[in-house]
Amino acid sequence: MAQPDLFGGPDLPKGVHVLRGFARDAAGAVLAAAEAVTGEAPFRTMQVPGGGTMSVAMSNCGRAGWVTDASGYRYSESDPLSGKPWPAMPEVIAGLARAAAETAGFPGFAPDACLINRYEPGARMGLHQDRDEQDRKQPIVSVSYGLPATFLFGGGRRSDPRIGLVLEHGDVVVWGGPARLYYHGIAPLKDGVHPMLGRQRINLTLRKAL
Ligand code: MD3
Ligand code: FE
Repeated sequence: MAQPDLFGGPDLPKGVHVLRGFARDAAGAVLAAAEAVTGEAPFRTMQVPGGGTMSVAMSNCGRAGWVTDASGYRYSESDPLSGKPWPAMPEVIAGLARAAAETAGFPGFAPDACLINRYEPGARMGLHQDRDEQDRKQPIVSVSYGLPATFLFGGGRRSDPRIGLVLEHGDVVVWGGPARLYYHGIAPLKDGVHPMLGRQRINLTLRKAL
């Protein structure tokens, strides 16, 4: 890695950069910007191809938004609920992602997609890979706010052993190199009350999708 992680821990696979508290001071500004986005493009739960509904509620900003429905997963340049383009990515969010990526050794990260995930108690995300993006050499930056969540990640195969990592308010993780395609998921959110966000966790996942 180009620069050491702020708090890496000894056992993280190559390409995983955990920046504990990196987004903490920006929480007020970032969450206000995210609220402006979800005022235009409200949180919704989406259908998955298998016939179920995700427990995580989602919205997007930026040129491309990640969507799923009965016909599959893809990036869309418009919000299927409104037919309009997604709200622009607020500079405070893009700038935070760029700074985190640079700290992790990926200068020049220019995300065009920001998925906003809202977890309420019990919501989870099953084990999956992120493979809907064109350029898999670009890292992914994830920013966590609100209640803590247990993030699970394995390796390049679904059957690989998994490591658990608790992500807390203000933590940022940059996933690059081999880790970019690792299987990962979020365990069911434990109930609790966060002083800033109440009974929820908000995750922003920033990608170069197109
Ligand atoms: C590891 N979101 O939206 S963010 C997702 O907390 C997603 O909402 C989770 O997985 C969440 O696709 C995890 C952390 C994350 C994002 C992308 C990754 C971890 C990743 C891509 C590759 C490996
Ligand atoms: Fe993912």
